[in-house]
Amino acid sequence: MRARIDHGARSLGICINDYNSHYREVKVNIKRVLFAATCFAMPLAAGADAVIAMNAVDERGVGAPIGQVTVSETRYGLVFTPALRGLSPGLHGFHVHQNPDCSAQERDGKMIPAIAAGGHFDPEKANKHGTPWGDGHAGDLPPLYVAADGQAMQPVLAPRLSMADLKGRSLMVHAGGDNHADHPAPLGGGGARMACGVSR
Ligand SMILES: [Cu+2]
Ligand SMILES: [Zn+2]
Repeated sequence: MRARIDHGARSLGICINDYNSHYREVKVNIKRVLFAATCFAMPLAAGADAVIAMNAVDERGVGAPIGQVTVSETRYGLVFTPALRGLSPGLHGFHVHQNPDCSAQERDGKMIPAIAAGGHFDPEKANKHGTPWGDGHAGDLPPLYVAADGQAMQPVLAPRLSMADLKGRSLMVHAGGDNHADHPAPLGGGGARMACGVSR
């Protein structure tokens, strides 16, 4: 796993070197396009999986490990494959959140689980919760399915996300489900944050 991430980092390094040495005299905006095209063609996109360790969270902070989620980049978008245990059966809101921090913090005199993770990842400033394929937050994933034995093993697809989006974010599981809207409850109605992992 580590070796593959290092390989990705080296690929990016090569990109930057190419960019500096070959395209210096080309106009700035053209250089940016070439840089992007070169980098997106790199093998980084082909198979550098990320593994996100997940922990239970509550008002005291980050708790016990509950497994991991492996993220793979495919031609259809990012696939999140959970291997989690100890969750309550049913569907749970599942999102990429903004900050790489699963800590509890105080809000209005009360400790709130994993609130340091911030809101749903929203680089386009959509300011609304939606479907994984829609025009809401980019971090809105299909809900996580937890079987009767408390394990989540079913992969979900996020067609609008790429591996670069995940860097420096967190992955969140909520206590409730997700209707992919802000009504009748905001943010899909998932409520409290129950498990969280940092994507470095
Ligand atoms: Cu969330
Ligand atoms: Zn959202």
